[in-house]
Formats: sequence, C-alpha cells, structure tokens
Amino acid sequence: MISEKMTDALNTQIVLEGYASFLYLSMATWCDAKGLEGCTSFMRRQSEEERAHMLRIFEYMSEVDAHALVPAIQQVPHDFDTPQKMFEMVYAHEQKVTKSINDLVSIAKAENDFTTDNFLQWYITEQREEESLMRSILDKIKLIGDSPMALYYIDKEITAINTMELKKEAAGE
Ligand code: OFO
Repeated sequence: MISEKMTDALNTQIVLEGYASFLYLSMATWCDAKGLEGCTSFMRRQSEEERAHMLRIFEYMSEVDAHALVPAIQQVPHDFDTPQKMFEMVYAHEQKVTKSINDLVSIAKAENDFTTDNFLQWYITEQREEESLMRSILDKIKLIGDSPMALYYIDKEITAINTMELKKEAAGE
C-alpha cells in the first residue's frame, strides 16, 4: 500500500501522460493536414507511447492497491504554426514531465517508499531519452531551417528518426 500523498501524486502524473498523448495526437493530425507524413507517423507513435506511459501507472497502482483515476480529457491546441514551434512545444512538455517525475521520486524517497521509487526509475531513464531525442530533432531543424522548402527535408529527417525509434521498440529498447 502506498500513501495517500503518493496516490494523489501518481494520479496527477496520469493527467500529464494522458494530456501528452492527446497533445501529440493533435500534433499528428496537424502534420497530416500539412502533408508532413514523416512527422505525422512520428507524432502518432509518440502519442501511443504516452498512452502506454499512462497505462503503466494504472497497472502499478493496481499492484499496490491504490485507486488510479481516469483523467478528464483537457482541450489541447490544434494549431502549431511550424514544425519547429511544434517540436519546441514537445520539448517544453517533456521537460515539465521530467520535473514532475523528479518530484515523485522525491516524495517516494522522503516516505521511504522504495517500491514506488523503484517503479519510477524506468520513467527517469525514459525522460532522459525523450529530452535528448527532442533536442536532437530541434538541432536538426535549426540546421535545415524552417522555410517552406526546408519542410520537405525536415519531414525526411523525422521519417528516418521514426524508423530508428520503431527499430528500437521492436528490439525492446
Ligand atoms: Fe511520458 O512523457 Fe515523456 O516520454
């Protein structure tokens, strides 16, 4: 059994992961409307990943006999201006998630809740990888530029990155 404070904090994390899943789905559909196929697939996959992150918390809470709450669907933005601005928003959201995970770990440590601390370590690694991935995408976009002509090359790069991520997933990494 975990504390009430930890239960509430994990439920707040569920809200963040669920929001990320819908935000990234909205980004996917925006990319689709712009004809950016690579970005669409990338954001669709990211959206699914976030849903999996959310469900992982549900499973953990069930194991420790805590009540996981299904969050309300919050309205997400529908327009992202340019791929660069969109990925900046993704990066900012991932940073927010990282901070929230770090706060959860602090609570777990303060409560000597070693089980939850152990559960959260997976998220620590995941967030490091996600932040690094988004930073590298932003670096590439900055190199290519964000002009209408550059969009084709950005989409090609994102297609290659997405293929790599799919390979990693298939290999269980
Ligand atoms: Fe689940 O928020 Fe990042 O990956």
